Amino acid sequence: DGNYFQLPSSCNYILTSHCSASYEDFNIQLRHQVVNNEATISKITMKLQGTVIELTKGSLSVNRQIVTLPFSSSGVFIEKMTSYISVKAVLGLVAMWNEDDSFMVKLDDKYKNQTCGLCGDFNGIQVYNEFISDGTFIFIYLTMGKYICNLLGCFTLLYTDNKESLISCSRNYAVLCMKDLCHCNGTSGSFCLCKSIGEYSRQCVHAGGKPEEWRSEYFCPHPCPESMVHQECGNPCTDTCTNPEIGQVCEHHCIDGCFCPPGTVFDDIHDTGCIPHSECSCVLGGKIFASGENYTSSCRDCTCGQGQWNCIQKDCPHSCSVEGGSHITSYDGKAYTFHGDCTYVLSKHCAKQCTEFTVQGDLVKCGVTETETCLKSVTLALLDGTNVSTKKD
Ligand SMILES: [Ca+2]
Repeated sequence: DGNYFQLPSSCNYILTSHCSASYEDFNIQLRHQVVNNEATISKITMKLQGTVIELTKGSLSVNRQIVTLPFSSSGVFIEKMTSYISVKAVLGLVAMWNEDDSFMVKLDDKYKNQTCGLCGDFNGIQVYNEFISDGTFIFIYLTMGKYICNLLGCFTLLYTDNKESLISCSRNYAVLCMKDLCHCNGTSGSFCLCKSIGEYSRQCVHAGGKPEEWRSEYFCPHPCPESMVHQECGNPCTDTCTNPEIGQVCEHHCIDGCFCPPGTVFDDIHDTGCIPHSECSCVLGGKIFASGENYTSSCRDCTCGQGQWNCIQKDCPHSCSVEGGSHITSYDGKAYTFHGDCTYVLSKHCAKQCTEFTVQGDLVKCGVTETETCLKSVTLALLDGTNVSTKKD
């Protein structure tokens, strides 16, 4: 509902859970850790309709089995997007984690008034019974084995009295910024505020804004793999060699992270980074062909360009057949039934000057009814006078 608060503790917390029904559709818990004065999320546990997903840096398990991405099963789809891991559940939940300090959950509004946890009760009203009851924090005690956290002692809740807090968010963030600075322990030279500003920038995106590129080589630099650039508001659906226009149909709002520069796509065939679309390779039968390479089959000539095969149809053999004495299929695939009783031209080269070949067939009645016919013999006549005839036996 738009509350901001800080939670400088490394306990395990329920971020959000479905808590007003007899069956719990979802339960998301996270643990954060402070390494070198920098807060990071060390583990996320998601229970989504019975499926248990555990996310830690560099490792992902579903029902205690290590899985690779993309993964899809039991109404859950997990994929790696540019700088985030995205978990989509058909129950109406999308979660995104940047494998560092930022985790977001987008929840269908059918769960309004039915959630508990740090994310609040989703009733559309800020601070209404969601954190305080009779002046006491009520929900955030979570007993997980030895981890019992008394939050009264370890965090400060910053209430906002303004419903349009997203718009006035800079004022709230000024307070958060001061708090963060106090936690910096005199290490301000190492940009300990970068994560706070980064989060402010993300909230700006959530509020419909488009933050400027505020990072630089000298201020809060964000390293990216070679060939990629950092953007505060980039398209999370990465155009790739095999899917070069996915970005145009992206359902997610923009996110921060490393992206391919304009005019390039991610090379998902070699997994080597961003390249101009025109340099994309093609794959055929498990073999990789570079841009400009071609392959030839009996019916087509194909050249790889922009990750796709551009083919020219060639002339290639087609066949014509007579089966069961009456079922005919033409060279072009037309099938029909013909009950003959004579010698017929099955196929003939029909050039004016010289007929290179003629194929004749004898179709005769061979049963008690009119429709029972047999192909009794076939004769091939060639231009040089050769005659080949075949008969039964
Ligand atoms: Ca609320």
